[in-house]
Amino acid sequence: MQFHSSLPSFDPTLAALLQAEEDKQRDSIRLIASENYASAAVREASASVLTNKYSEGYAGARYYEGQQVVDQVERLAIARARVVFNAEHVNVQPYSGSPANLAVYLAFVKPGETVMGMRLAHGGHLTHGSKASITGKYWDIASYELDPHTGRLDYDLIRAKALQHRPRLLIAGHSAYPRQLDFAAFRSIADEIGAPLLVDMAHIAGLVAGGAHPSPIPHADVVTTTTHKTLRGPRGAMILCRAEHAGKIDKAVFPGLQGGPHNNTTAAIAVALHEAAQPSFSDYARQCVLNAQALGRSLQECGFELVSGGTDNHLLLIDLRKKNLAGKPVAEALDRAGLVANYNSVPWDDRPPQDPSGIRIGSPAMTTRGFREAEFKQIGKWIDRVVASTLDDQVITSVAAEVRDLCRNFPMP
Ligand code: DSN
Repeated sequence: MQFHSSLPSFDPTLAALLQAEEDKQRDSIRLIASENYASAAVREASASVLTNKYSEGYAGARYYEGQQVVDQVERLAIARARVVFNAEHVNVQPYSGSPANLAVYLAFVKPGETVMGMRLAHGGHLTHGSKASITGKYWDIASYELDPHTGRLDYDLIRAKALQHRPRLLIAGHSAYPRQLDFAAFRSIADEIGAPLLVDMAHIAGLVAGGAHPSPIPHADVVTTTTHKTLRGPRGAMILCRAEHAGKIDKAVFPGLQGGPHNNTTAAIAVALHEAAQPSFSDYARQCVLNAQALGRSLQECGFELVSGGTDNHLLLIDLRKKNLAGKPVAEALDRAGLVANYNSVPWDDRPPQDPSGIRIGSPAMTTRGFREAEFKQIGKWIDRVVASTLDDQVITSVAAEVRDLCRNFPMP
C-alpha cells in the first residue's frame, strides 16, 4: 500500500535524486550568499503533518475548522519572532520574500504611484522595482544607485533623488550589497518626504537576530524577510511591522495576495526562531561576518577587485572586469571544482545580467558547517587557482579533490 511505503521503496527515482543532491551539498563548498543548511529539527517540522492542513485566516479567525493545533503553532512562531527581533507585530504567512514585498506594496501604494528602491544592478532585488518584475510594471519606479567612487550608498544622493521623485514608499535592502545599511539615514529621508520606510532584511536577518548587524526594526515602518538565508530556517518569509500597520499588512497577505498559509513552514519558522534565540546563534552570526572578511582579504591578496573594497556583512561581490573575465564561465568552472557561487552583475556593468562581470560569494552556509577564517582564506586561494585556469581540467579536478577532503572534516547538518 503506497501510503505506507518509504520514499526509496515507492519512488526510487526521486529518492535517488534527493540522495544525489544531499551528496552534492555534503561534498561541495556552498558559497551562494542566500543559501544555508537548515538543521534537522527545522527540516523535521517542515516535513510534518502540518502540510495536510488548510487554515485560511489568522489564529482565532479562520475559515476552516480544526485549527486547535495550527493556531498554537502560528501564535508560537509569531511570539518567537517578536522576541528575536523586538517587533510589535509579525505576520508569518508570506510564501516567500517576493510575495512578502508585494504584500507591502499592496498595503501602502496604489498601482502607478512612485516607489524608490536600490537599482537591481547595484545590489537591489527584483521586487524593489526591476522592470522585469511586477513591481516595475505596475508602479512608477525611481531607483537609487551606489556612489561610483566608493561603491557604497551615498545617503545625500538618495535624499536628493527622494526629494526629486517624492516616492510614496521608500525601500532599503539588498541582495548583493556588501556593506551595512544606515537605517537611521533612511528613516530621516522617509520622514522628509512623508513616505513609509520598508526594509527588506532578507539577506541579513540572521545577522540582525545574532547581533552582527544593526537592526532595522526601530527605524522602519515595515520589515520583510525570507527565513531561509542567514536566518537558517525553512524557505518562507515574514513581515514585521509597527502595530499601527498590522491590520493593513495582514489584510494584504490574506486575503489580498494569498490563500492558505503553509503551516508546515510556519512550524519550521518557529523552530528556526527558537534556534536563533540560543546564545550559539550570535557566535554563528558574528563568524559569518569574520569569515566573509577573511575571504575578502584572501581574494584581495590574490589580486581580485571587490565592489566597495570589502565587506561588513556575509557577502562579497567580485568584479572580474580588471581580469578581463566574465562571471558566468568563472562560476561554471568554480562549480566544477566544488565551489558553488553565482554569477552576478556588478554596478555599472556593461555586460547583460545573463552574462555579467561579477561573482557573488557568501559565507553563511559554510559558517554553519563550522568553517572559520583559515578555511575561508583557503577558499580564496582555490578561487584564484580556478579563475586562473577555467579551462584546465587538471587544475579543476585537483581543486575538487581538495575541496571534498576539507568538506569531510565538517559534517553537514
Ligand atoms: N534569490 C535571492 C538571492 O539569491 O539573493 C534573493 O531573493
